[in-house]
Amino acid sequence: MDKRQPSRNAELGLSTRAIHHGYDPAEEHGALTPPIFMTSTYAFETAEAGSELFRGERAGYIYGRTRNPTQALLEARLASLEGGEAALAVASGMGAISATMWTLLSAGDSVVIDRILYGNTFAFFTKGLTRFGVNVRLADFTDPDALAQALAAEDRLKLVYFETPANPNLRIIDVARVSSLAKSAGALSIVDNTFATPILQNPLKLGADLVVHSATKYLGGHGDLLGGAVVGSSALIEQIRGTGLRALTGATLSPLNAFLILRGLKTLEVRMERHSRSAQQIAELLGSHPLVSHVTYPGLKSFPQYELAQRQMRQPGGLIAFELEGGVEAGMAFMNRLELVVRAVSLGDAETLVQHPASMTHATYSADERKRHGISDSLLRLSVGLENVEDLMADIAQALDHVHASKRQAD
Ligand code: 4LM
Repeated sequence: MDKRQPSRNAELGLSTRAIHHGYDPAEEHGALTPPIFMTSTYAFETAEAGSELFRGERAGYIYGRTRNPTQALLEARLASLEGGEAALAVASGMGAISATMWTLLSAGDSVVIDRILYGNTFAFFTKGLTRFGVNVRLADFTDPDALAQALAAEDRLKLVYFETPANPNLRIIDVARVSSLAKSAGALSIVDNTFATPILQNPLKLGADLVVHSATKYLGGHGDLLGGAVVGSSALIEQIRGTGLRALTGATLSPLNAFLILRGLKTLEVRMERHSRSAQQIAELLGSHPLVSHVTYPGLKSFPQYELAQRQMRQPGGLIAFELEGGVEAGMAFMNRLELVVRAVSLGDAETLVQHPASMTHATYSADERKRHGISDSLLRLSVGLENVEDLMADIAQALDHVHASKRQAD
């Protein structure tokens, strides 16, 4: 609940909620900034009170693996921003995904996942969960008929899982359509909203049951922490927090990281605007350069799902995928020639980062899997940061020009 504006919370804007929701300085000695509760355990007033806390008959804190007040504030803010009833803060994006799956799935259950996912998410489903008797089927979620068929083929279907925009090639999935197909098949729909953040889209409002995040990326926003979150109904979130496996897997977010993500959230909306504005300009620059054979960016009219992107997302975001004439070799030469843009995986930081998915974030897909699922070996992924866009454009242009000139000499 928003203590400062209890009755008006639903009307308040995203930044206002990211800055104020759930915190009243009067309750913390007037401290403007919420304190960090660096404690691993909590004292019980009496032995009986401790037992009551364990039985759930009394509200309060027990032990830091399950709950911490700094995490609780972060959870309240994330739930508010995503339009969910509750959220669970976890140690990383993979912690969010694994704790959710260990809670919701049992041996013999089936899941249907989109074929384009972050490499380790793909590996967790196809190489991890399958070892524990979960049936994992891949489908193309951009093709609703094929998806409906895949869903109908499973008799113990529990959930569908996808990213939109998807890592690394920014394919967009129609959340309302897929969630409704999942619902008809009796399955939950779970969306990884890491690339878009709650500023650009709110999957729960489009019918999804749970949203997961790598808070390591835009939510934290400064490349200085790992974190994750799951958001949805109170019933599902409490199931994941309690009986389920966040407490048992130990994927707990540290209070310090919860504090840093809270700090990041305050500027999330302004950062996403800047990321999107700069990425649009850089995507246009890439599209006009003779060395670039293909650019994928949801804000370009040439983007194959431009209409869907316009309908589903408030802004196109900060990630661009592109390919160069000359394939992997040209791509590597381009990356090596950059002076300001940093060669690194991860995304959503102040620094602009470039990486080569086939040999880096998506090396968990075999060459054959990448080919079958449409992840080109030549693809480069750029996470546009917060630097002055003119400087970024100059760096990218000089690297493209250099590789283009060397290639022409060689040809
Ligand atoms: C990367 N990504 O792409 P943690 N969901 C999505 C992601 O992109 C990631 C995770 C979950 C990258 C990391 C090196 C859509 C990660 C996993 O890294 O466990 O917080 O999130 O560059």
